[in-house]
Amino acid sequence: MCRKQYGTENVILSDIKKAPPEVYRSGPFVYADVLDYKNLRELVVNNRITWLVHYSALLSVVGEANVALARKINITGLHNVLDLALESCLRLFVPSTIGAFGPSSPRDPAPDLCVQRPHTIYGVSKVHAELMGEYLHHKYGLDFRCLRYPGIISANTQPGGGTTDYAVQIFHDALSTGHHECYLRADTRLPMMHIGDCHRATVEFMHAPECQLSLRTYNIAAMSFTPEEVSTEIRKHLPHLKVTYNPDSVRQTIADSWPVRFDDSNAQRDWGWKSTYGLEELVSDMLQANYLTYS
Ligand code: VAH
Repeated sequence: MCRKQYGTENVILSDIKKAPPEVYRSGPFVYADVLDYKNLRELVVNNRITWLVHYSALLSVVGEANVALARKINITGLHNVLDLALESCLRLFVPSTIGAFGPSSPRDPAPDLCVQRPHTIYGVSKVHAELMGEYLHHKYGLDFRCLRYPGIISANTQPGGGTTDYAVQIFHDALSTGHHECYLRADTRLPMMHIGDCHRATVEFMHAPECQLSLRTYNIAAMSFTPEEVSTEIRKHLPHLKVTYNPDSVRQTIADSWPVRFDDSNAQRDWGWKSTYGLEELVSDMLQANYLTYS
């Protein structure tokens, strides 16, 4: 999406490993380690980078399994990116998440401003990112922008160690084996979003005039569904899908601490956010996009 809008040579994808061809089709790719400040600075200076979108992080479940690494990547890595953005006057986007809330936060809906006491290192690191970005904005004028993403559903990426992974895996299972074993209870409702809406929200927010922004961090919403609801919608296309439930205590406990729905009225008012994919559109698109892989 970004490369269509800004030109292939003007968007550089970076990571410590190259994405598979079906995800990364063309344009510049460079190796970048978020823990190597010198490497990051050279990339920014040599390529005259002006906007930096920082996605490096360990997600909720994989972070709980390796707290020390999650602290390094999610917090030390973040500080490298914050320092670089200040030094090079970059516009900086850092995603936050529904995981930045905890059991003492309002859950239905969760507003932009409320108690945030998450119970995962992932959530703690994302609250830290929100607060550090806002502090550096007010103290030094850093153009820090942050969106709290719901669970993001994408057809061409595999689940990445998050609590919402089931909502990606269920499509692969529906098209391959016809059976999905869900690690959450059937009635576990979580905010979710199609990758297309996620990308568009990020680009529109990065373009929003500074004068329109009353916050540095915004919730964005699209839909909230349960495993039972998404299974029922998939069965409209694949009637034989069988779903069994085997709740995993770690992931169920994390999911039960997160918001059920997001209040994104500030994003709608300040910079015109509006989602386009609901559950019906999501399921239809995911099955079509993956069908070729399994047919
Ligand atoms: C996770 N998919 O499950 C991520 C996300 C909304 C949660 O940040 O950890």
